[in-house]
Amino acid sequence: MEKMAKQHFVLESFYIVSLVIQGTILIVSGLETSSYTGEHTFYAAANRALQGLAYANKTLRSRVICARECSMDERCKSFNFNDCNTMCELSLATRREHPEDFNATLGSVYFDADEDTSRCSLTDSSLKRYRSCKMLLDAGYRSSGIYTIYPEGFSDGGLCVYCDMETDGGGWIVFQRRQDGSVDFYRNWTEYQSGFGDLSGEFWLGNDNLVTLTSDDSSGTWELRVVLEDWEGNTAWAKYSDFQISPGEYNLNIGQYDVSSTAGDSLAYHSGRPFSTKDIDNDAWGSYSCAQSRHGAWWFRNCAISDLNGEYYPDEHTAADEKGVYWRYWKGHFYSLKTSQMKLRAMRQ
Ligand SMILES: [Ca+2]
Repeated sequence: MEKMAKQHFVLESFYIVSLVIQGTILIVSGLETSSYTGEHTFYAAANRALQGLAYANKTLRSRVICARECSMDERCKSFNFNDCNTMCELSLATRREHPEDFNATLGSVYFDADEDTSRCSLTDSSLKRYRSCKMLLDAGYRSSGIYTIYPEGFSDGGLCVYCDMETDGGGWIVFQRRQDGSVDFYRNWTEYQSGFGDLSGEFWLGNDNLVTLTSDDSSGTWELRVVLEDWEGNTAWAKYSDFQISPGEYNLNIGQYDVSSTAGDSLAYHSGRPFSTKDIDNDAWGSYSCAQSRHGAWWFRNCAISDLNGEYYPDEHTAADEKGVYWRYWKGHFYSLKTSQMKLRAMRQ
């Protein structure tokens, strides 16, 4: 027997948003100053997401706030709310228009105005838990986005990650992203340890997570891929085998540089080095702090051939202080890049 709860939210200018959610009651109150009036009812499908059709992503407190955002925007036909990271995704289409993109996704709830949507709910126990982005991809999840994975060594809640399902065959767990300077990367040891930022924007997944992920060798060793973009729209990449982060000082371990890479090898110099942050100096340069002088956090040596966690600049920043987001053997160490991503993937299942 399906239990339904229906709530009405009356907002200023006689705005009404109703959420129909199986077995769940949500209460919210607030005022809107929008001049647009109307009545919207959204029906929920648990553990579902319409993927690849979002035109806006926002981190919001609750699914009710997400519903309000959708109802206020005429373009919005449906939305996903992911409990994994409270991400609200507004979409231009519905599950009926794109059934091929309407997927089972643990932790996500899909909403639209179609009453039948309530019948699409899936129970938690009916869903398989996947250990990695690669396993999700192999199971048919082809859209890049936020997923919960359940690798060895993590608690029942799993780990919330961004999966890149397109680059180089897909199945990559993204662990670093710079793109607009919206997140400060000049942070201390404990912040790099646990991770920070926003999975749909700029973030560092966390050194402890990298240790746990890369110490699970049940799927073989891990490969690392770095993807870079300059201010003219050019991109380049570098790939390495046998990527592992050690417990303790989070030493970087990498194997072979893939010679077909286009960005040049700016990481071998750092292989074996412990991690350094502005408050923990593990570099090879005595009392001088590379992390402080570069405004970064990296596997510094004496000091760096690359530093993708450096200061973000809104242009190429050709000043000679090596503080930028740089990869020396592609654009030089005075050129601060526009975007960077670092991602890892198990080499076999
Ligand atoms: Ca030092």
